Amino acid sequence: MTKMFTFDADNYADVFANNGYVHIPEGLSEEFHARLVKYVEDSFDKKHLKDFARGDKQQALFEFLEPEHYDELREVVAAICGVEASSLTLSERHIKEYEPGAAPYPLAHKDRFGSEIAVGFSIRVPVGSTLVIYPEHDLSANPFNSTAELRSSFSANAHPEAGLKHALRVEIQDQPRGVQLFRGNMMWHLREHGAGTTVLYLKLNTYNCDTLGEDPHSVEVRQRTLSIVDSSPFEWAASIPVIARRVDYIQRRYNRDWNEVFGVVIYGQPHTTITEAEFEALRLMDGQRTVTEISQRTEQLCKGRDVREAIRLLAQRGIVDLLTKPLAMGQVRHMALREVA
Ligand SMILES: O=C(O)CCC(=O)C(=O)O
Ligand SMILES: [Fe+2]
Repeated sequence: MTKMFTFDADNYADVFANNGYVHIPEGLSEEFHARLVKYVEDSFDKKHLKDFARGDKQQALFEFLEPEHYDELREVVAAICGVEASSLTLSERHIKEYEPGAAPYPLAHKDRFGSEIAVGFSIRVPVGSTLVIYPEHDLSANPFNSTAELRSSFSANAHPEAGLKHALRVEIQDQPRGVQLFRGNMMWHLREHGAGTTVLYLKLNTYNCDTLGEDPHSVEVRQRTLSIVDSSPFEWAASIPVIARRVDYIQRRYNRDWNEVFGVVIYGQPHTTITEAEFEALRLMDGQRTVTEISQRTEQLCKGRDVREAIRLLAQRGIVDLLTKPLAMGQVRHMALREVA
């Protein structure tokens, strides 16, 4: 097996906790980096993601070179971010190629909501190509599934550029084999002089979110859910429901007649209506409580409702995942954020 990383992750935990980002030059082993270069040459076109082509950046889905690399990634990210490896879900694995004509000074962006931690692997980096991160200005997480939605949500006077002009700006002149970790959905960032740069980004979170379905284990999680739904009453009642990986958001929507439409949107799918009791049950899903515990609590609120049956239907509809072990949910450590808050 080729090891991906060369460094001891524990050495970077304090830096990450203080700053919310780390840059580790030569963090990738030479052998792994060489395999990445070859992978890009051989596979980029086959794995090209048409829907993710944005102006001057092309993207391709990355397949892990060895299954063990998924675990190595989670262990290293967990140690740097101060969380448990088992709490991490992968939400994106894309290779990004900046085209020769890429804008040298693009606008900053925040990654999608599921990118709590963005991990960049530098594959090819021309001299001058620079990752710019704003680690202190406006650290609210992007609630949307893309930066385009975030930008569209702003009114004309609320664009971030005015604030970023005076904000702390960190320039990372990465080189091939570099590793960059930062709070992707919170920190504004961009790449200057990106033309000709190729990077791999693996993005993770501690909240069981994989809207795009890119975590290699997400299919398994869904299959396990469906088998638990049909298992013995004991096993099913002891299972731990959580909001499913593919769920994008839960909404209360009003038409102009003020009629309320209440429901869940699974990424890329139409709205699914839920009841207030189902909503209460969803809110109680903390990765620790079992089906039995949640139904007992909810039934006090919603007399006469069979909440267990409601949870079963939510699981079948893809709104709830069922786990056999509690989810080690833990917030990624970040001192600066705590002081600001
Ligand atoms: O070029 C980089 O290192 C940043 C890429 C990036 O921010 C992204 O693809 O989300
Ligand atoms: Fe990004």
